[in-house]
Amino acid sequence: FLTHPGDLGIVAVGFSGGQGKPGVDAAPAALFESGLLDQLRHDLGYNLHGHDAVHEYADLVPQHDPPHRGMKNPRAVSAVTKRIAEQVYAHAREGRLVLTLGGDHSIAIGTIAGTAKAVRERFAGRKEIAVIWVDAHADINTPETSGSGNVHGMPVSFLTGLARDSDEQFFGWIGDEHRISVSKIVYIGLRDVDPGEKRILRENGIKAFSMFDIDRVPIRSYGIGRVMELALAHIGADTPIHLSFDVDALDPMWAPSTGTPVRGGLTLREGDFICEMVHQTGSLVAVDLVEVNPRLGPAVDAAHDTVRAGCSLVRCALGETLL
Ligand code: EXY
Ligand code: MN
Ligand code: MN
Ligand code: MN
Repeated sequence: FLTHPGDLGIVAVGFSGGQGKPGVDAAPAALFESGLLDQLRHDLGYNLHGHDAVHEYADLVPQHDPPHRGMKNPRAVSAVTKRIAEQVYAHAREGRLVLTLGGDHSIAIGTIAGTAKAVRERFAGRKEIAVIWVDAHADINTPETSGSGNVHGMPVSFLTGLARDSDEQFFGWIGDEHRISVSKIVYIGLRDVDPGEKRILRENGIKAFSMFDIDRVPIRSYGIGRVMELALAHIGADTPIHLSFDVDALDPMWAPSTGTPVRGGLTLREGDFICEMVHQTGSLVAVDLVEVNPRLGPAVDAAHDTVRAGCSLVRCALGETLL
């Protein structure tokens, strides 16, 4: 699907408004400082585009941004994700693979909207992207089911059209060309899903593999290898894939520095394996890495470990470990 597979568009997003903890906006700089760009350029041989700026979108964040339908910072998140959609679209339209470094997971409203639109255009409406969402959380609350009002818990509901708003400044800019269908999303790693979200998943028949499905205890669970086979089979061959990886899918043992850690998660090796399997399809068009927060974490090494884990996931998604 990529007309220039060796070209990598990078969108570095220094934005944290989809949740309440500062610091997640510092992740792109921390990933860069740990050498990620050099690894992508030298070890993996990509031509990088757009990597010299970490975007803060300060011009899009209003002074006064009171809640709308319970959503916090709604104008800021809407305007920033709209801009991210344009940035990702601009890379994808050139046939580049697109890597977006968050930022909190609300930014996936923009990244997925951007790839969805570019792929629809490229194939004149005959193809739609699939999304592999790797996360401890389902991020599919509507404004009405959300208990927190944090938009990073809602991106999938806006992207699928389960949540809508007609007002441009509250995600009304999302059009049919930006949306994905509920049948084209697969979750991996879920273990902290709100009651309202469970109902939404059930009522819409959304494909989801929880930690139970991945568990290596051979009861009725599959292990990560079988889960990936099933996930990719659900998507079907010949479908462009957008991988949205929330670092909190990993166990806090591997990725402690994140805003909403949940114990009992993926090992780093399982996370890397997911990325490798997706890379190996040859269908990958975009990758997000989100929710790395170098300002959080219990121990001195926490941020360093989390950034390193993030770099590893990205390198695996971009093909490093396949011989
Ligand atoms: N479900 C909870 C909420 O909606 O607030 C927690 C969401 C956490 C989202 C993190 C980023 O994946
Ligand atoms: Mn190097
Ligand atoms: Mn998430
Ligand atoms: Mn999460």
